[in-house]
Amino acid sequence: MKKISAIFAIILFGIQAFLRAEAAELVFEVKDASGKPLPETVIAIFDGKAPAETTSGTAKIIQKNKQFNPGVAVVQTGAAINFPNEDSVRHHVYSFSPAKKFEIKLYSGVATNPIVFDKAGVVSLGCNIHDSMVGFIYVVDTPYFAKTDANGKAVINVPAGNLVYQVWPAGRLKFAIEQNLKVDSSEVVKVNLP
Ligand SMILES: [Cu+2]
Repeated sequence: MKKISAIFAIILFGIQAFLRAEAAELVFEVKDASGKPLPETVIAIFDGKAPAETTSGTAKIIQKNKQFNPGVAVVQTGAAINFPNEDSVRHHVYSFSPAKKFEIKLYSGVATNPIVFDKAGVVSLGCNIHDSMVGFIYVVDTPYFAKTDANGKAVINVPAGNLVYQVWPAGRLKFAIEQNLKVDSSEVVKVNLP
């Protein structure tokens, strides 16, 4: 019985090693110019292949306390986003960005049809009623993306190989860094913004 489980363990180890060769987990650690961890930063990774259609389903950007939540969102091109209003005041959400121009009048507690973001780029969100409401949607042509957490970290599972990553700090309309990365196995990628 012991022998059999030992053989099983070897087989499982072999399968894991094989899988590891195909895919890798990248942990990004992003710091600003002063060395402070940078949250709310979008990382997008490209493997040079045409991405499959997004399967992420409908995302949500909630309006609550006169803020967009999340204030920075990242989705793959083709993704749909709902904008439910959880405030008791009305919001009038709009974007004039070339990547997606739209406008929706929202009423408290009423969901609208989701908006489909079919073009890569940065979409700046505003509200006609409340000038202080600002949000950003990063629409990326890849299924490999994430946003850094409060500690400036983001984890992305990618295929091994020659990749390119972009780093988009919150609110920026162009990436701050674009870099080649040859990935053989899981690793930590330290990014220091200029
Ligand atoms: Cu508003």
